[in-house]
Parts: sequence; C-alpha cells; structure tokens
Amino acid sequence: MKLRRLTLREIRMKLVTPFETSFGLTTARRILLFEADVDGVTGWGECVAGEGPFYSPETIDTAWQITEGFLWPILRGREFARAGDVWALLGPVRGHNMAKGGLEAALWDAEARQLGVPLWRHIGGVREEVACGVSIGIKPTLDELEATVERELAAGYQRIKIKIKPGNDVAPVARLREKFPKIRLMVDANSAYRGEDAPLLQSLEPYYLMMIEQPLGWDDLYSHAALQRLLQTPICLDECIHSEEHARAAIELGACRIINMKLGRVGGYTAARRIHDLCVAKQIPLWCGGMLESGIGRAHNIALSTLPGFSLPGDVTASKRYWEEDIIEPEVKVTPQGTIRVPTGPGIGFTPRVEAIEQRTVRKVVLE
Ligand code: OSB
Ligand code: MG
Repeated sequence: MKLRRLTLREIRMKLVTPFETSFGLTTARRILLFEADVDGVTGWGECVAGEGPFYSPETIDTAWQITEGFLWPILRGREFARAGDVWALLGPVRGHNMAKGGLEAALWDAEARQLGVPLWRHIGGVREEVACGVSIGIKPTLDELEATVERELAAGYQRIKIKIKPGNDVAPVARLREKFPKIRLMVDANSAYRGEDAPLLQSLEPYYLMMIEQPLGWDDLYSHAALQRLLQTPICLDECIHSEEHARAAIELGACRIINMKLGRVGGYTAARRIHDLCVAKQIPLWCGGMLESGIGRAHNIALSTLPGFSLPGDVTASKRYWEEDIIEPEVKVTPQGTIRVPTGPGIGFTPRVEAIEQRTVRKVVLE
C-alpha cells in the first residue's frame, strides 16, 4: 500500500445545542478531516482534537501542524503492507495520538474499501448492532437536566451519563435518581476534582452509579488508584488512558475498573485493539467514548464498538443529537431500543458527502 495523496480539511460545524463540560463550553466545532488516497482508493478519518488544549494537550492546530510537518513526511512515498503497520511507522513521533489516530483511521477505511469488506469486520468486530448511551452536558437548571434525560430515555438510549463539576454534582445526581430510580446512570467529571475531594465523591455512593468517569487529574493514575480503594463505585478512566502502557499501569495499580476507549486518544485502531485485547484478558469492561464527532468520526466509533470487549453502551449516538445536517449519507440513526445497526457496506459503511464537506471547509491542503 502507498499513500498517494493526503487532503487535510478544516470544517466548521455548529452544534444543535451547546455542550458544557467541567473544562468549558463548546458551541461549534472546528474539525480536521483526513481524506487519504491509497493506491487510488479513498479513505476518510477524523481528528478528534478539540479547539483548545483542555481535554488533552492536543488541539486541531497542533494536529494539523504535526500531520503536515511530521506524519505526512514519514508516509510520503513509503510502501507498507497493511494499515496495521502504520502505527509503528509513526512511532518516532511521540504523542500526538489524535493526529495519528485520525490519519491511521483513514488508511484503515481505505484498506477495507480496497478489500471490499466492512471496516468493522476487517478490524475483527463481531457485533451487528451496538448499544448506545448518551452524554449530557452540564445544564443551567435541574429541571432542564431532568427534561433532557426524559427525552433521551424516550428516544431509547440505554444509559445516561451526565457531566459534573464541583458545585454541580450531588444535586443533579440526587434529582435524577429520585426521578429515575432504575436507569443506568453515570457521571463524567473530566478531571475536575482533587484527591482531597474523596469525601464528596464518596457521597455519591448511595446513588448506585454505574461508574464515575475520570474524576481526578488527566494523567494521574496514582491518585485514581488511591481513590478507587475508597469507593465501591467503579472508576472509569478516559483522559488517563492514552497508551497501552498507561492502560496496563492503570489496571495493575487498580486505578480503574472500567475503561472508556477513544480511537483518537490512543492513536488509532492498532493501539485501540492492543488495549482492547489487554482489557479482555484482564476482564476490564470497555465502552466507546465520543468527542462530539461529525459523521466520519461517528462511523469509526461504530466500527470500533463492534469489537467483542465493548460490553457496555458507548457514547455513540444519532447524528441529529449534535448536527442539523451531518456530512455522511445516510445519517447515523438509533433504533427505539437504543442501538445502532452496524452498516454492511465496505469501509466505514457511510458515504462522506463531499459537496457538503467542501461547503463547510475553511482551510484545505493537498499533500502529494
Ligand atoms: O469526556 O467523554 C468525554 C465530549 C468532548 C470531550 C470529552 C468528552 C465528551 C463527551 C461527549 O462526553 C461524548 C459524545 O460525543 O457524545
Ligand atoms: Mg470522558
């Protein structure tokens, strides 16, 4: 295989509703898309880096620069046997997983299309339908939060996750538990707490949450291990798990009992599959996280979620929850049972709407 041409595009997309987390408010996304021409076959990938370095150190601008300045020069003119070899080729570049992950995903899509098989089958997926949960941002009032949860449950979603931050944690959880005693409920703090907040996090225990996602520092395994010893509720790590080595350390230290997997955060399918295999061997349940992706990233998340170890509902949802109009055809739809039927076509199984993508493009470079 040879990457003949790589097109980078920055598109702008306005969210249907603003999304608030402990690290900030997002009203519109700036998204870096990768269009890879591999031996004349086109594959698509999405870089999930944020607009600012607040979820992780990467941003769309660092990803663009690293891709153009370092990843592309490594792959340019290079012959490789399979998409699975690209992760090792990019190894000399340390970190920048979201840049690598988006690019590598485009190569996997192209490879699956070359072979004429669905990407999810190509990576070893086994599920024809994946289970969906939703991630709900911090809301201005508890009434608004409750109404949002009501609506998402009515749409069929199997698990509710709410974002929390100091001062906006126990009250929303208590309210939701009172109103919805039986639902699968969890919280995501995006690193908003410190070790000293253990008593506050312990006060969430009576609400039998499925898990508490990433309560402490974004790269702090030690403190999560100490906190997990104080909690019955499982800790799920998101931000902390940016490599296979960190996943192994987290599991061995007891820093978490569940892992949220994101293709971009770990650097693509090769790294994700290694972490997946480790979690299966160690009996750590996995689920697929989301990063407010456009349809292209969403399609990759669906493929990833078909791996056998993804035993819990992911943050993989319908296009219309985030976008007035998505950039793929068909849009991602969720069944009344809260599942997505995995597409059967080659590659990601959705068609990028190139014209709609071009309309939203504010920056573009063609590397060849
Ligand atoms: O922590 O999972 C997270 C969105 C942006 C950045 C980080 C996170 C999230 C979400 C949204 O929770 C998940 C989604 O795409 O629906
Ligand atoms: Mg998270």
